[in-house]
Amino acid sequence: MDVVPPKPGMIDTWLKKHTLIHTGATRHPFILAIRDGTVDISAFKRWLSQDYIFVRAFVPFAASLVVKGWKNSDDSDGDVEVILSGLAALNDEIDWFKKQASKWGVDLSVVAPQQPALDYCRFLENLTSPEVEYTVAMTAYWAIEAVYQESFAHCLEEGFKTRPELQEVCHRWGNDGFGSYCSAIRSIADRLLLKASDDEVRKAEVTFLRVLEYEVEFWNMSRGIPRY
Ligand code: HMH
Repeated sequence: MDVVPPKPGMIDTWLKKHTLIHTGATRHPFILAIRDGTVDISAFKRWLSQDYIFVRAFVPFAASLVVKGWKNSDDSDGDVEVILSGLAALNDEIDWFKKQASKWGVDLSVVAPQQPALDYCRFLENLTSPEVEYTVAMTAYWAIEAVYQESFAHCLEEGFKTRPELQEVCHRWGNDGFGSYCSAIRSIADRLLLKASDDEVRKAEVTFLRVLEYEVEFWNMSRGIPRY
């Protein structure tokens, strides 16, 4: 009997269509510098403190996704459980950031958000609006998590020269469990995209691209590259 290959999902199509910007976000010079051990520690600390600000804003976004999932999916889909486990991980992540900050001598209480972090947080806040469709918000959620997963996993892949003291940072997002989590949310997004209207699919694609752009800006900021 012939084995019918699974139909490629929409996300697969987008990843092929937008390879350049996707690679720009997941193989950014900041990440490559972590991987080859040349990263500037002041840049790393800047990333750490700005990402703490991002993660705090990511919590209400993930919470809004619980609401959208609850309203839009069947219990049997299990979406809410998946999102909820993400929220639980964020709870640990906030603690983790505090521990890392004290390890690196960063005082999180005095960190001023930089413009790219503010812009990205504003984007997240806009996505919490009830007007933003569940499909669009879920696509954003997947894209945001997947960029970190792919970026930091790369710092632990064969041939890495990541400094030992940065390996645990890379492990936070580069571990296999988080890889499986990203696959689970990608499957949810693909399932939603399959039954979404053309208009919704277009909006989700634009949102995916915007996430990639914000991620690139965030890495640029971490490196200390001015925007204009
Ligand atoms: C900027 N993107 C940014 N920060 C993060 N912590 C993630 C994605 C993954 O949660």
